[in-house]
Amino acid sequence: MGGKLSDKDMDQLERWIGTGPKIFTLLYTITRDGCNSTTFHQKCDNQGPTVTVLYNQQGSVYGGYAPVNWTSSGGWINNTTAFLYQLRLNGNDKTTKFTLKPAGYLHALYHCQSYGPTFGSGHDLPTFRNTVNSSGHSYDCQGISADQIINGNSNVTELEVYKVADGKRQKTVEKECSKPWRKTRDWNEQLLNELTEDIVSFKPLPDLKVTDARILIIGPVGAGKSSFYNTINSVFRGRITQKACSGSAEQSLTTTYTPYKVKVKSGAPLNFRLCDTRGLEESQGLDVLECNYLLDGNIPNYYQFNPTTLISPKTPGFKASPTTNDVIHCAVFVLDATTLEVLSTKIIEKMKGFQNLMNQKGIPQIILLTKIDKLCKNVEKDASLVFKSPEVEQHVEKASQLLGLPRANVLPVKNYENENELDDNISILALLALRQILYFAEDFLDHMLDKKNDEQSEMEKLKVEN
Ligand SMILES: Nc1nc2c(ncn2[C@@H]2O[C@H](COP(=O)(O)OP(=O)(O)O)[C@@H](O)[C@H]2O)c(=O)[nH]1
Ligand SMILES: [Mg+2]
Repeated sequence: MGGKLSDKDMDQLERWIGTGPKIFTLLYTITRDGCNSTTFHQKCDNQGPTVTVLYNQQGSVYGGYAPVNWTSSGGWINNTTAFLYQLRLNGNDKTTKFTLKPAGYLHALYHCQSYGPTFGSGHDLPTFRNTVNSSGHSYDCQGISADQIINGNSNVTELEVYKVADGKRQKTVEKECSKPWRKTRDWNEQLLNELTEDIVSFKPLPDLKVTDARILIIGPVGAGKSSFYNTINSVFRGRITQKACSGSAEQSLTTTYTPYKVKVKSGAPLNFRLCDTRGLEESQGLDVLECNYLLDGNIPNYYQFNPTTLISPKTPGFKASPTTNDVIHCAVFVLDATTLEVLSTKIIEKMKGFQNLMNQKGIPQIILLTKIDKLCKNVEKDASLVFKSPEVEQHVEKASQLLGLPRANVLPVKNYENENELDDNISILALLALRQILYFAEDFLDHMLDKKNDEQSEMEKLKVEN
C-alpha cells in the first residue's frame, strides 16, 4: 500500500536530493504501525537514505531527508547533504528546502533508540515528542520559524518514512492514464505528417463549384475562437502566428466577420475558411437573426457588426442571392472547458437557438472544447495524454450534454497561447479536430450535391413527361 506522498511531492523531493530519479518505498507510518520508537527503528534502521514526512491538522506538510541509515545506537550523525523541507502550508503548495548551515554544526541527524526520526541539534526537527523545538540551529531556517511551518499546530495526523533508492518511478498518472477513452493512432511525426497531408489535399466537391469549405466559428467571448484560427495557421506556417487578435476583453475583441484563409509555407492557400465572428455576449453579441444570415451566406466577408443596428437586406453589401460558396458548411461551437459549469442560461439558450436554425438547414455541428490544458496537469505538460485524461473525458461528456450533440462531435483542443515554438502534440490535437471538421463539411456538401442531382433528374423527368 502506498503512502500519502503524491507524485508531485516525490518529484520535488527528487529535485532537492539532486542525484537523479528515485523510487520511494513506504517503510513506516504511525497510523498503520503505531506511534512508537521501537517499531520505527525495527522498520527503518539500516535501510539507507530515507525521507520523513509529517502531516499536521492545519494542512502543513514538512519533514526531513536523511541521506544515511537510521540506527538505534545513540549519537550525532555529521553530514552535509541532509535537509529539512516544507511542501505545503494550509493545504497549499509552499515548497522550501532548508539546508545545513555551512559554517554551523553539521549535526544533521540524531540517532536514539527511544526517539523517532530526529534532525539537527537543538533539535531542529524532533518527532514523537509534544513540542516542536524552535531552538534548533543546525539548519538554515531562512527566517521562517518552526511555528510558521507548522502553522501553530504541532499535532500531526500522520508521519511517514520512505526509503529512497535510485530508480525510475512509474508515476500514478501513467498508471491511471494507460487506457484511452477515445482511440487514436500513435502520436508521432508520421501522424502529424499524415494529418497535414489530408488537410492540404482537402478539396470540396468540384461538381458544386465550391472553392472553400466555409466553417463558422461561434461561441462565448474569450472561449478561444481567434486562438483556434491562430493555432491552425501557426501549424501550417511552421511558426507561431497571431493573425487574429486574441485576448481577454470582457466584450468581444472580434467584431467583424472574417473568413480567415490558411496558407502553407509556400504561400498556397488551403481550401477552407475559418470564419471568425463576434462573441456571444448575453446582451449585445451575435443575434439569432444575424446567425441566420451568416448561415445562409447573406453577410458579406469582413462585415463589421454594428452593436446597435442589426444587419438587414438594406445594409450595403448584403448578399441577397448567396451561392453554395457563401453558405456555412459546418458550424463549430467553441467552449472553454473550464467554464462549462458557469455558462449562463442565457448564453446556452442563445446557442440552442442557433442550433435550431442549423438543424433546419442540416448544417453539421461540432463543439471545440478549448483550454483543456487547464483541466489536467498531465495534459498541460503533454498534450498527447488528452484521450487518457479522465478530467478531459468528463468535460467532453458535459459539453455533449449541454448542446445535445454526440460525444464524438466534441473535440478537445489546446490552443497555442503561451508558446513561442510549435509542439508536435499540440499541433496533432488541433489537426485531428480540423480534419474532423472538414470531413463534416464534406458530408454536408455531399448531401447538397445529392439534393441538387435529385432535383435535376426530377426536372428532366418532368420535361420528358411534358
Ligand atoms: N490555457 C489556454 N488558454 C487559451 C486557450 N485558448 C485560448 N486561450 C486564451 O484565452 C483568451 C481568449 O482567447 P481568444 O482566442 O481571444 O477568445 P475569443 O474571444 O473566443 O476569440 C486568450 O488570452 C487566449 O490566450 C487554450 O487552449 N489554453
Ligand atoms: Mg476573438
